[in-house]
Amino acid sequence: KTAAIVGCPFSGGQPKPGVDQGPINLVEAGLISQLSELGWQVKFDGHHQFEEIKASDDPPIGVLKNPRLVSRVTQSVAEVVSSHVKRGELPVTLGGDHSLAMGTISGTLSQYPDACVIWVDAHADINTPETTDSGNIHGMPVSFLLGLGSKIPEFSWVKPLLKPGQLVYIGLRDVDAGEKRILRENGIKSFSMHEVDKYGIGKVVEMALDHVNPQRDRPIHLSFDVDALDPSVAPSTGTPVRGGLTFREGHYICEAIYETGLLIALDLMEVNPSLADDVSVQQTVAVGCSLVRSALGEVLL
Ligand code: DIR
Ligand code: MN
Ligand code: MN
Ligand code: MN
Repeated sequence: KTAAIVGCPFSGGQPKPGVDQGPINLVEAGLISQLSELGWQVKFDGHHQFEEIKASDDPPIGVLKNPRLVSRVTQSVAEVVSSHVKRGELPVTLGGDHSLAMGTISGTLSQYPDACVIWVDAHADINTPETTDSGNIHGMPVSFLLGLGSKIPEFSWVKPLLKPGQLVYIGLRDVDAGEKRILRENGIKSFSMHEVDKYGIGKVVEMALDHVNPQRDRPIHLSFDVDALDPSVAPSTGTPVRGGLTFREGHYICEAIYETGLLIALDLMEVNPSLADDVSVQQTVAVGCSLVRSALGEVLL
């Protein structure tokens, strides 16, 4: 079993500097050796190098910020993830902001069109160019993957490979009004923090899998935004929202997905080491590493 670390020092999907340092800190904290100790062969040949586009060459398209940069970076990530998945390696993509998932999930679905996506996040990241208030593309990758909203020529490489029934959310608690409408109109299943409180995390993960993977035979792409965790657990992130997953709830999700034996791609996004004090940063990076270890089989004997 081989894992390929895809470090993506990228922040162009949102305005706060520092999230590009996330993957660097996760690797410096020892993630590679930790995964090796779990028995994985780990491939890592340095962080992904991105083409740069000067801000002056990348004016907004409508309200979308840094559109050409986000498009090119995520397209290159799609190719890298696709090539790892094709070789039977598990890509572990370290963000960087969550716009990167436009790339990672495109890469996964290009090889396994019937894969399902489990999106763990405080936010739904399903705004369209029409509904977004912020213009930040990290709040929109899911709508691009589903083919919703107006088509932006710069993003024509993104194919609408994801169907609503292949997607399920866990951890939502800050969803914009336009996003709620999109979720409703497309019949997209979500387990918000309300359902986590009501049913408990064990039942929620089971129901989530029953929805997207009833026979437990489809490959799984897990896209984990660290802000799904409560800010007391993962403070160093760009858009913290109180009332999130506990340390154990977050880890349980990763463990339960590992336990299915179906995980083929993992994202860990939105660790921003420039936000909050040193202790909080260390704590967030450590939690990020331990979520990845859980998804790769730590704890379960
Ligand atoms: C908000 C925030 N819904 C937006 N989204 C965030 O900008 O579209 N996503 N923070 O992670
Ligand atoms: Mn997100
Ligand atoms: Mn989020
Ligand atoms: Mn919001």
